[in-house]
Amino acid sequence: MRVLLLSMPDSFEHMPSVAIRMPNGALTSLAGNVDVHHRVVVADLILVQQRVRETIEQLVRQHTPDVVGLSVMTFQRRTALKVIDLVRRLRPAVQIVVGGYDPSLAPETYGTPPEVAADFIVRGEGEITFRNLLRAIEAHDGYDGIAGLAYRSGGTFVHNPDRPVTTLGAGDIRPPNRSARVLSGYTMVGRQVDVVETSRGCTFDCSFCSIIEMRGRNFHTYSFDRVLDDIRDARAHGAESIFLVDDNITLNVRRFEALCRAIIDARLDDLEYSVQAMTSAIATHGATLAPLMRQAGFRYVFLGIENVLDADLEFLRATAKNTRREKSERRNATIQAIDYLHRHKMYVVGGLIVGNPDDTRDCIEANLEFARRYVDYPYIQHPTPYPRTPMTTDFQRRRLIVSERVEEYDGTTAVVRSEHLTAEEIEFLRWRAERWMKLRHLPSALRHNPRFGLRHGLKMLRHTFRGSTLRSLLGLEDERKAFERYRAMRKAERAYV
Ligand code: B12
Ligand code: SF4
Repeated sequence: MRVLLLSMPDSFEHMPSVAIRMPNGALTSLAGNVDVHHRVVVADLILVQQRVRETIEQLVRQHTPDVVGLSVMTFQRRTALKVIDLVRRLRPAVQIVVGGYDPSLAPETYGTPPEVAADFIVRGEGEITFRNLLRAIEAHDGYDGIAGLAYRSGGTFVHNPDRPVTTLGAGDIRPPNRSARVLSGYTMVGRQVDVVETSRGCTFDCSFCSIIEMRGRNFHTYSFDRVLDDIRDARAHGAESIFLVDDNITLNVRRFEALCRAIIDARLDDLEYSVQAMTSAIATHGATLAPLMRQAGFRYVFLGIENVLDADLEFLRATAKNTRREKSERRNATIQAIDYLHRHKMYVVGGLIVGNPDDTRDCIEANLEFARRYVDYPYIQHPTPYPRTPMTTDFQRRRLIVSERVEEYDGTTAVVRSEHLTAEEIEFLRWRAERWMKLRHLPSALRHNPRFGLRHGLKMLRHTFRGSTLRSLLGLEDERKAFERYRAMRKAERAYV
């Protein structure tokens, strides 16, 4: 059969597509795990943000797919429904499958009305479910034995039982198929980027994270041989930069250290690596871990700081992962973690969440001030009520959700208010401060890649200060006017299809 796999074009404020266009790792993993006689094509629509409709029309014409699969996050739901509608009109007989976080956690939204409904929903991990689904479609078999699948039967969806998570060590999941990609242009600040997984899962339970509802609290790892082969494959496909997309690679620090050594021994340290990390792990083990990371080629570390105030950390259920033990005392791990990373010349992308239910202006300012002082690049977000997270229940209970428009659930649009501040005010405070923090990092980014700087420096600057004018920057116009213009631009650009 002919299969077309699409990821959605929607990006958010901190991922300006001029600088960052990352491949979706799920789709190449699915492509690598279907039976080999299928012809699979992968298209990351983030690469063609300005011509989504034309690209889909062309892909459907060229590849005449029997099955189209969409990978969707919640803030991409509206786009996904439009893409389904477009694909149905172009090729009415096609079977449409949706998977990823949003279809898994809010499957009911993909069922009606019929013109935008999917035929199948794959919940949770997709490789084996999707492989079995293609077999069943090809053989005109029933779908009732496929765990993790929901399928349309008459006017409703039948939801099969969940599929247990895969223990990755057993080799049930084959490596990704990057050759299936038909679009090009992946970039991480001027270097061709690819994504690689070394593990899946997390045993923490932060209240804002979708991971627990998606797959429970567990941690499974791929063998180093597989990971190194995967990195080699990414490099053979042109990658100069690798983003490790593990949910939480720092759960097992000894393994992470061994992985750094393996990367160095395999001479794969000529690539540049980025990763997401917990502050407690880096603070506790930084003396040995940070130098190894640097030697292996790690450059950007997305640090899940979440918040610098104890009460907020408690609300986010993120106290444990941000605490280090010193003798018998427990302390916040953030500054120590940042110090280790800086000492070993890595950049800290600081993930903070501001606008929690009891946040006052002072609470938000304290976090912004911290980011100003300590992080290299801010990745500040607002709490966002993704389907079925514990945090969503808290916000619902306190009636603090102000927007049900999920296309705004991108993390930098405030869709919840606090007991003391409106959502708009919360977003304004973040937006006003964050632009200047980003500006501060621009020279390092440009030094790091001068060619990118020359070609795109101005565009980056324009993106960072969208909505602002010389008058507003000089204080001759109220900044709230600039903020309104920024919000209008952001709203307009969400219409990808
Ligand atoms: C790596 C990562 C990123 C990277 C992106 C790399 C990339 N190109 O995708 C970065 C840091 C850039 C990022 C950004 C964002 N992310 Co993110 N990210 C993750 C993370 C850590 C891992 C995702 C991953 O690649 N996993 C590996 C792949 C193989 O697994 P997978 O995607 O789950 O796919 C499997 C199944 O879902 C399924 N599947 C997926 N698609 C499809 C499609 C079909 C057809 C089928 C059959 C199956 C299927 O099968 C796959 C294989 O088993 C997750 C989870 C986490 N712990 O935080 C969050 C997560 C996906 N991100 C999330 C969010 C919200 C975002 C942002 C909007 C804001 C933010 N928090 O930063 C931005 C938006 C990015 C953009 N486009 O502008 C949310 C999504 C929540 C939701 N309900 O939608 C998650 C779950 C984190 C959370 N907050 O809970 N992210
Ligand atoms: S530590 Fe990270 S991956 Fe684990 S539950 Fe918290 S936010 Fe999610």
